[in-house]
Amino acid sequence: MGDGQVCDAVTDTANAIAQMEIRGAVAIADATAAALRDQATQSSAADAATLQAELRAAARRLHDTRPTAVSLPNTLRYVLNSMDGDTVEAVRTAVVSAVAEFRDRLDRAQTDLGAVGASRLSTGDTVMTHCHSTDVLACIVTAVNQGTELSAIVKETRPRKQGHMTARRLDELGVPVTFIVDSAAHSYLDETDHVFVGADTITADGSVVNKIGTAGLAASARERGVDVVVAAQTLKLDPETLSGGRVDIEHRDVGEVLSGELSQEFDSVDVANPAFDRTPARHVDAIVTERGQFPPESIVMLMRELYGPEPGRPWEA
Ligand code: RI2
Repeated sequence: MGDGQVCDAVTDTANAIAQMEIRGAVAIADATAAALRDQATQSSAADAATLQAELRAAARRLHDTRPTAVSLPNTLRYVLNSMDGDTVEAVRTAVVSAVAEFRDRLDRAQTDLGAVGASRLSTGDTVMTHCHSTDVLACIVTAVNQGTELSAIVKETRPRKQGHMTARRLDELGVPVTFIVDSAAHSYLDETDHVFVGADTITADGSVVNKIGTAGLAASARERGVDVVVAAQTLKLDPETLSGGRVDIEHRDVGEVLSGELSQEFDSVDVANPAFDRTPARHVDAIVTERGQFPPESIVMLMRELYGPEPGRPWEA
Protein backbone atom coordinates (compact mmCIF):
# COMPACT_ATOMS: atom_id res chain seq x y z
CA MET A 1 0.00 0.00 0.00
CA GLY A 2 1.40 3.37 -0.99
CA ASP A 3 1.70 6.45 1.18
CA GLY A 4 -1.72 8.13 1.59
CA GLN A 5 -3.77 5.17 0.32
CA VAL A 6 -6.68 3.27 1.86
CA CYS A 7 -5.69 -0.34 2.61
CA ASP A 8 -7.36 -3.45 1.14
CA ALA A 9 -8.88 -4.38 4.51
CA VAL A 10 -10.85 -1.11 4.49
CA THR A 11 -12.03 -1.64 0.90
CA ASP A 12 -12.98 -5.26 1.64
CA THR A 13 -14.87 -4.30 4.81
CA ALA A 14 -16.68 -1.45 3.03
CA ASN A 15 -17.72 -3.81 0.22
CA ALA A 16 -18.88 -6.45 2.72
CA ILE A 17 -21.00 -3.89 4.58
CA ALA A 18 -22.52 -2.55 1.34
CA GLN A 19 -23.34 -6.11 0.17
CA MET A 20 -24.71 -6.96 3.66
CA GLU A 21 -22.23 -9.81 4.12
CA ILE A 22 -21.54 -7.88 7.31
CA ARG A 23 -24.88 -6.69 8.60
CA GLY A 24 -26.61 -5.58 11.80
CA ALA A 25 -25.66 -2.35 13.53
CA VAL A 26 -23.33 -3.95 16.10
CA ALA A 27 -21.47 -6.11 13.57
CA ILE A 28 -21.08 -3.08 11.27
CA ALA A 29 -19.56 -1.09 14.17
CA ASP A 30 -17.19 -3.90 15.11
CA ALA A 31 -15.99 -4.42 11.53
CA THR A 32 -15.59 -0.67 10.99
CA ALA A 33 -13.39 -0.31 14.06
CA ALA A 34 -11.26 -3.29 12.98
CA ALA A 35 -10.83 -1.82 9.49
CA LEU A 36 -9.59 1.50 10.91
CA ARG A 37 -7.12 -0.40 13.08
CA ASP A 38 -5.88 -2.24 9.98
CA GLN A 39 -5.44 1.08 8.20
CA ALA A 40 -3.32 2.32 11.11
CA THR A 41 -1.17 -0.80 11.35
CA GLN A 42 -0.68 -1.43 7.62
CA SER A 43 -0.03 2.15 6.56
CA SER A 44 3.35 3.19 5.21
CA ALA A 45 2.65 6.88 5.87
CA ALA A 46 5.79 8.94 6.33
CA ASP A 47 4.41 11.24 9.01
CA ALA A 48 1.56 11.59 11.51
CA ALA A 49 -0.45 14.04 9.37
CA THR A 50 -0.43 11.65 6.40
CA LEU A 51 -1.60 8.75 8.56
CA GLN A 52 -4.37 10.91 10.04
CA ALA A 53 -5.45 11.90 6.50
CA GLU A 54 -5.47 8.22 5.49
CA LEU A 55 -7.63 7.34 8.49
CA ARG A 56 -10.10 10.06 7.56
CA ALA A 57 -10.19 8.77 3.96
CA ALA A 58 -10.72 5.22 5.24
CA ALA A 59 -13.53 6.51 7.47
CA ARG A 60 -15.21 8.23 4.50
CA ARG A 61 -15.02 5.02 2.47
CA LEU A 62 -16.67 3.09 5.32
CA HIS A 63 -19.20 5.85 6.00
CA ASP A 64 -20.46 5.82 2.41
CA THR A 65 -21.55 2.16 2.48
CA ARG A 66 -24.95 2.22 4.15
CA PRO A 67 -26.64 5.41 5.32
CA THR A 68 -29.02 4.46 8.13
CA ALA A 69 -27.32 2.67 11.05
CA VAL A 70 -25.79 5.38 13.26
CA SER A 71 -23.48 2.82 14.86
CA LEU A 72 -21.24 3.38 11.85
CA PRO A 73 -20.64 7.16 12.25
CA ASN A 74 -20.57 6.75 16.05
CA THR A 75 -17.73 4.23 15.63
CA LEU A 76 -15.87 6.58 13.29
CA ARG A 77 -16.23 9.36 15.88
CA TYR A 78 -14.89 7.16 18.66
CA VAL A 79 -11.81 6.04 16.74
CA LEU A 80 -10.98 9.26 14.87
CA ASN A 81 -11.28 11.35 18.03
CA SER A 82 -8.47 9.22 19.48
CA MET A 83 -5.91 9.63 16.69
CA ASP A 84 -3.70 12.25 18.35
CA GLY A 85 0.08 12.11 18.18
CA ASP A 86 3.09 13.82 16.61
CA THR A 87 4.59 10.69 15.08
CA VAL A 88 3.27 7.80 12.99
CA GLU A 89 3.98 5.42 15.84
CA ALA A 90 2.10 7.56 18.36
CA VAL A 91 -0.99 7.82 16.12
CA ARG A 92 -0.84 4.10 15.34
CA THR A 93 -0.61 3.17 19.03
CA ALA A 94 -3.47 5.51 19.93
CA VAL A 95 -5.76 4.04 17.24
CA VAL A 96 -4.91 0.41 18.06
CA SER A 97 -5.65 0.97 21.71
CA ALA A 98 -8.88 2.94 21.01
CA VAL A 99 -10.14 0.16 18.74
CA ALA A 100 -9.36 -2.54 21.32
CA GLU A 101 -11.17 -0.52 23.99
CA PHE A 102 -14.10 0.15 21.66
CA ARG A 103 -14.56 -3.53 20.76
CA ASP A 104 -14.32 -4.52 24.38
CA ARG A 105 -17.00 -1.96 25.31
CA LEU A 106 -19.19 -3.27 22.48
CA ASP A 107 -19.06 -6.79 23.92
CA ARG A 108 -19.67 -5.64 27.46
CA ALA A 109 -22.54 -3.37 26.39
CA GLN A 110 -24.31 -6.29 24.76
CA THR A 111 -23.84 -8.49 27.83
CA ASP A 112 -25.11 -5.76 30.17
CA LEU A 113 -28.03 -4.94 27.89
CA GLY A 114 -28.92 -8.64 27.75
CA ALA A 115 -29.27 -8.74 31.53
CA VAL A 116 -31.54 -5.68 31.50
CA GLY A 117 -33.74 -7.08 28.73
CA ALA A 118 -33.93 -10.52 30.34
CA SER A 119 -35.50 -8.95 33.42
CA ARG A 120 -38.63 -8.20 31.37
CA LEU A 121 -39.11 -11.88 30.49
CA SER A 122 -40.78 -14.59 32.61
CA THR A 123 -41.27 -18.31 32.21
CA GLY A 124 -44.18 -19.05 29.88
CA ASP A 125 -43.77 -15.83 27.86
CA THR A 126 -43.90 -15.74 24.07
CA VAL A 127 -41.68 -13.23 22.29
CA MET A 128 -42.27 -12.06 18.72
CA THR A 129 -39.16 -10.98 16.80
CA HIS A 130 -38.58 -9.08 13.57
CA CYS A 131 -35.37 -9.29 11.51
CA HIS A 132 -32.18 -10.39 13.28
CA SER A 133 -30.78 -8.29 16.08
CA THR A 134 -27.87 -9.42 18.21
CA ASP A 135 -29.01 -7.01 20.93
CA VAL A 136 -32.41 -8.73 21.02
CA LEU A 137 -30.76 -12.12 20.99
CA ALA A 138 -28.61 -11.12 23.99
CA CYS A 139 -31.80 -10.50 26.02
CA ILE A 140 -33.29 -13.88 25.09
CA VAL A 141 -30.02 -15.79 25.57
CA THR A 142 -29.54 -14.28 29.03
CA ALA A 143 -33.12 -15.12 30.03
CA VAL A 144 -32.78 -18.71 28.80
CA ASN A 145 -29.43 -19.11 30.58
CA GLN A 146 -31.15 -17.94 33.76
CA GLY A 147 -33.67 -20.77 33.36
CA THR A 148 -36.55 -18.73 31.92
CA GLU A 149 -38.65 -20.88 29.58
CA LEU A 150 -39.73 -18.92 26.52
CA SER A 151 -41.23 -19.57 23.14
CA ALA A 152 -40.85 -17.38 20.07
CA ILE A 153 -42.79 -16.26 17.03
CA VAL A 154 -40.24 -15.28 14.42
CA LYS A 155 -41.13 -13.09 11.43
CA GLU A 156 -39.47 -13.96 8.16
CA THR A 157 -38.55 -10.30 7.35
CA ARG A 158 -38.77 -9.85 3.61
CA PRO A 159 -36.91 -9.19 1.42
CA ARG A 160 -33.56 -10.30 2.94
CA LYS A 161 -35.18 -12.86 5.27
CA GLN A 162 -32.97 -12.19 8.28
CA GLY A 163 -35.68 -13.98 10.30
CA HIS A 164 -34.02 -17.22 9.18
CA MET A 165 -30.96 -16.32 11.27
CA THR A 166 -33.11 -15.57 14.30
CA ALA A 167 -35.08 -18.81 13.94
CA ARG A 168 -31.86 -20.83 13.61
CA ARG A 169 -30.23 -19.23 16.68
CA LEU A 170 -33.35 -19.61 18.85
CA ASP A 171 -33.80 -23.21 17.74
CA GLU A 172 -30.16 -23.95 18.69
CA LEU A 173 -30.88 -22.36 22.05
CA GLY A 174 -33.78 -24.74 22.63
CA VAL A 175 -36.50 -22.08 22.34
CA PRO A 176 -39.59 -23.45 20.51
CA VAL A 177 -40.03 -21.32 17.38
CA THR A 178 -43.09 -20.65 15.24
CA PHE A 179 -41.84 -19.16 11.98
CA ILE A 180 -44.32 -16.91 10.14
CA VAL A 181 -44.44 -14.71 7.04
CA ASP A 182 -44.51 -11.01 7.82
CA SER A 183 -48.15 -10.55 6.96
CA ALA A 184 -49.17 -13.16 9.57
CA ALA A 185 -47.86 -11.06 12.47
CA HIS A 186 -51.19 -9.44 13.33
CA SER A 187 -52.87 -12.85 13.59
CA TYR A 188 -50.29 -14.02 16.14
CA LEU A 189 -50.28 -11.00 18.45
CA ASP A 190 -52.94 -12.50 20.73
CA GLU A 191 -50.45 -15.29 21.49
CA THR A 192 -47.61 -12.83 22.07
CA ASP A 193 -46.51 -11.30 25.38
CA HIS A 194 -43.67 -9.12 24.10
CA VAL A 195 -42.49 -7.83 20.76
CA PHE A 196 -38.70 -7.51 20.90
CA VAL A 197 -36.98 -5.60 18.09
CA GLY A 198 -33.54 -4.08 17.61
CA ALA A 199 -32.66 -0.66 16.28
CA ASP A 200 -30.36 0.84 13.71
CA THR A 201 -30.84 4.39 14.92
CA ILE A 202 -32.75 6.08 17.74
CA THR A 203 -33.51 9.77 17.38
CA ALA A 204 -33.71 12.51 19.99
CA ASP A 205 -37.52 12.35 20.10
CA GLY A 206 -37.37 8.63 20.98
CA SER A 207 -38.35 7.38 17.50
CA VAL A 208 -36.84 4.05 16.55
CA VAL A 209 -35.49 3.46 13.06
CA ASN A 210 -35.34 -0.28 12.44
CA LYS A 211 -35.91 -2.88 9.73
CA ILE A 212 -38.85 -2.15 7.45
CA GLY A 213 -42.00 -3.59 8.99
CA THR A 214 -41.16 -2.62 12.56
CA ALA A 215 -43.47 0.42 12.57
CA GLY A 216 -46.55 -1.57 11.48
CA LEU A 217 -45.77 -4.33 13.95
CA ALA A 218 -45.39 -1.86 16.83
CA ALA A 219 -48.65 -0.07 15.94
CA SER A 220 -50.55 -3.39 15.87
CA ALA A 221 -48.94 -4.54 19.11
CA ARG A 222 -49.79 -1.26 20.82
CA GLU A 223 -53.41 -1.57 19.68
CA ARG A 224 -53.55 -5.10 21.19
CA GLY A 225 -51.80 -4.05 24.42
CA VAL A 226 -48.71 -6.18 23.70
CA ASP A 227 -45.44 -4.95 25.24
CA VAL A 228 -43.07 -3.42 22.63
CA VAL A 229 -39.40 -3.49 23.64
CA VAL A 230 -36.48 -2.09 21.66
CA ALA A 231 -33.09 -3.63 22.53
CA ALA A 232 -30.43 -1.15 21.48
CA GLN A 233 -27.10 -0.30 22.99
CA THR A 234 -26.30 3.38 23.32
CA LEU A 235 -24.12 3.24 20.20
CA LYS A 236 -27.44 3.42 18.33
CA LEU A 237 -28.37 6.85 19.68
CA ASP A 238 -28.01 9.44 16.94
CA PRO A 239 -26.52 12.62 18.44
CA GLU A 240 -26.95 14.59 15.21
CA THR A 241 -30.73 14.46 15.75
CA LEU A 242 -30.27 16.60 18.88
CA SER A 243 -29.84 19.57 16.57
CA GLY A 244 -32.36 18.60 13.90
CA GLY A 245 -30.34 16.07 11.89
CA ARG A 246 -32.51 13.69 9.89
CA VAL A 247 -32.09 9.96 9.43
CA ASP A 248 -31.52 8.88 5.85
CA ILE A 249 -33.60 5.75 5.14
CA GLU A 250 -31.68 3.38 2.89
CA HIS A 251 -33.37 2.23 -0.30
CA ARG A 252 -31.78 -0.95 -1.55
CA ASP A 253 -31.64 -2.59 -4.98
CA VAL A 254 -35.14 -3.52 -6.17
CA GLY A 255 -33.70 -6.85 -7.32
CA GLU A 256 -33.98 -7.89 -3.65
CA VAL A 257 -37.78 -7.67 -4.05
CA LEU A 258 -38.28 -8.99 -7.58
CA SER A 259 -35.35 -10.66 -9.27
CA GLY A 260 -34.54 -12.58 -12.47
CA GLU A 261 -37.46 -13.44 -14.73
CA LEU A 262 -39.96 -11.83 -12.36
CA SER A 263 -38.28 -8.45 -12.64
CA GLN A 264 -38.59 -8.71 -16.45
CA GLU A 265 -42.23 -9.74 -16.20
CA PHE A 266 -42.97 -6.66 -14.03
CA ASP A 267 -40.87 -4.44 -16.24
CA SER A 268 -43.36 -1.58 -16.32
CA VAL A 269 -44.13 -1.67 -12.58
CA ASP A 270 -42.30 0.57 -10.13
CA VAL A 271 -40.74 -1.48 -7.34
CA ALA A 272 -39.60 0.16 -4.09
CA ASN A 273 -37.28 -1.35 -1.49
CA PRO A 274 -36.92 0.82 1.61
CA ALA A 275 -34.80 -1.07 4.16
CA PHE A 276 -35.98 0.72 7.32
CA ASP A 277 -38.92 2.57 8.81
CA ARG A 278 -39.50 4.86 11.78
CA THR A 279 -41.56 3.80 14.78
CA PRO A 280 -42.79 6.75 16.85
CA ALA A 281 -41.97 6.83 20.57
CA ARG A 282 -45.65 6.44 21.50
CA HIS A 283 -45.66 2.89 20.11
CA VAL A 284 -42.67 1.75 22.18
CA ASP A 285 -42.87 0.71 25.84
CA ALA A 286 -39.15 0.67 26.64
CA ILE A 287 -35.73 1.06 25.13
CA VAL A 288 -33.37 -1.44 26.75
CA THR A 289 -29.72 -0.36 26.79
CA GLU A 290 -26.56 -1.32 28.66
CA ARG A 291 -27.29 1.68 30.92
CA GLY A 292 -30.74 0.43 31.94
CA GLN A 293 -34.18 0.70 30.36
CA PHE A 294 -35.80 3.98 29.43
CA PRO A 295 -39.16 5.25 28.24
CA PRO A 296 -38.38 6.38 24.67
CA GLU A 297 -39.34 9.99 25.42
CA SER A 298 -36.53 10.24 28.01
CA ILE A 299 -33.75 8.83 25.82
CA VAL A 300 -32.76 12.35 24.80
CA MET A 301 -31.20 12.91 28.25
CA LEU A 302 -28.94 9.88 27.87
CA MET A 303 -28.06 10.95 24.32
CA ARG A 304 -27.01 14.41 25.51
CA GLU A 305 -25.03 12.98 28.43
CA LEU A 306 -23.10 10.50 26.25
CA TYR A 307 -22.49 12.52 23.10
CA GLY A 308 -22.93 16.20 23.96
CA PRO A 309 -24.71 18.67 21.71
CA GLU A 310 -21.96 18.92 19.04
CA PRO A 311 -20.96 15.39 18.03
CA GLY A 312 -18.86 16.52 15.03
CA ARG A 313 -17.95 14.65 11.83
CA PRO A 314 -14.20 14.13 12.16
CA TRP A 315 -14.04 12.11 8.93
CA GLU A 316 -14.97 15.28 7.03
CA ALA A 317 -12.21 17.42 8.55
P1 RI2 B 1 -28.03 -5.54 15.97
C1 RI2 B 1 -30.52 -4.77 11.21
O1 RI2 B 1 -30.42 -4.12 9.97
C2 RI2 B 1 -31.94 -4.84 11.73
O2 RI2 B 1 -32.70 -3.71 11.44
C3 RI2 B 1 -31.66 -5.03 13.20
O3 RI2 B 1 -32.79 -4.79 14.03
C4 RI2 B 1 -30.56 -4.01 13.40
O4 RI2 B 1 -29.75 -4.14 12.23
C5 RI2 B 1 -29.77 -4.11 14.64
O5 RI2 B 1 -29.01 -5.30 14.71
P2 RI2 B 1 -29.71 -4.84 8.69
O6 RI2 B 1 -28.22 -4.56 8.82
O7 RI2 B 1 -27.08 -4.38 16.00
O8 RI2 B 1 -30.05 -6.30 8.67
O9 RI2 B 1 -28.87 -5.57 17.21
O10 RI2 B 1 -30.30 -4.10 7.51
O11 RI2 B 1 -27.35 -6.86 15.70
